[in-house]
Amino acid sequence: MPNRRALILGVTGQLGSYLAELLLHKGYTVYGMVRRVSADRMERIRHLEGRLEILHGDLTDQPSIERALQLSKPQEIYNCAAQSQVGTSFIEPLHSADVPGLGALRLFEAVRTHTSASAHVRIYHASTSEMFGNQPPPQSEATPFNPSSPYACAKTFAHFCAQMYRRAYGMFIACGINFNFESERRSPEFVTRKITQGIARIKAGESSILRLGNLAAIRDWSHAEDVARAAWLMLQQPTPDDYVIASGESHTVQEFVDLAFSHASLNSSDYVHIDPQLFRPLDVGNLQGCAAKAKAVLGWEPTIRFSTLVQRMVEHDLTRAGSPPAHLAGHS
Ligand code: G4F
Repeated sequence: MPNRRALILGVTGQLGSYLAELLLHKGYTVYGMVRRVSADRMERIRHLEGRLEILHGDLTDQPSIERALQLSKPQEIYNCAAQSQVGTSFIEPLHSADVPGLGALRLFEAVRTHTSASAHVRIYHASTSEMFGNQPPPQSEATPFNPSSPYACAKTFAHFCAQMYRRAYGMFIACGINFNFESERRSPEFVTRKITQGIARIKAGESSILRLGNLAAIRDWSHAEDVARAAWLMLQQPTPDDYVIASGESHTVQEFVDLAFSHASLNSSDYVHIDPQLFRPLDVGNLQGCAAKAKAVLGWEPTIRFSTLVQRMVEHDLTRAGSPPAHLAGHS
């Protein structure tokens, strides 16, 4: 493959960091756009230092997007940038609308007006299952949207903009309608990593409780590495389209909690306290994706299932906290 250039927006995030690894591995020249305020959030891509080209820019700042496009001249763009914490979007609704919603529109418009052959630039946009809100499962590309948070409203706006730019300008914009995806790099603002880090603190004797909110919510969890591979596959297709990216397996947050605690040989009911303040004004109750289209068209399937995901996250955090499970003790 001739040398290809890719630009990743949100490269310091979980998905962006796995995408950077994947694209570097495939021989791409990879540019990552990083906000100046993200300078302290570089740990996910520290190991790629020297291989990744860093450009400063921000999706709230149109000239900085245009500059990043001019400097990187990408054939492929991956838009993974967002304030993606749903609960926070109820507290910071305008900021949460700006980056995930208007930010995507700014990017599409910058590509349309500032690249010489915008129809030949391929854009991946990270959409979300949050757009479905409380539509009954399984949710597929045909399920109508019913967003239930400021974040989901902004993402739905961006998703419709992507479809509209495809139709109006013939641009190649593919959307991954991503169900929840996690990893050892997940931020502790999200429930899975909050749980696994909480367990590690309990094991280390630094804490004796873990405060959580709604444990009845049902989610469809994949590993971020699998989601990054799906994003790349979408841009290798002859035409752009939307794809649900999900494991097809759903579990309650309570099930995640119980399995995670059991990996640390602890009983969750001894440590988990329900804190009403952690409930959201509206919560999405039941997400389970149908990724049949991604399987048929992209040949994509998740390789890391729920039980392995939970185990990997728990073991990672226990090891970091200096109390690895017995079968890992002695390994670095
Ligand atoms: O881990 P969460 O914060 O993820 P959520 O809200 O499902 O959103 C994630 O997945 C979406 C795709 O479906 C993305 F679009 C979005 O950007 C993000 O990546 O919460 C999962 C569930 C919720 O029902 C929440 O109410 O866990 C419940 N929960 C219970 N206790 C908690 C907590 N969530 C958080 N963050 N913290 C808690 O203490």
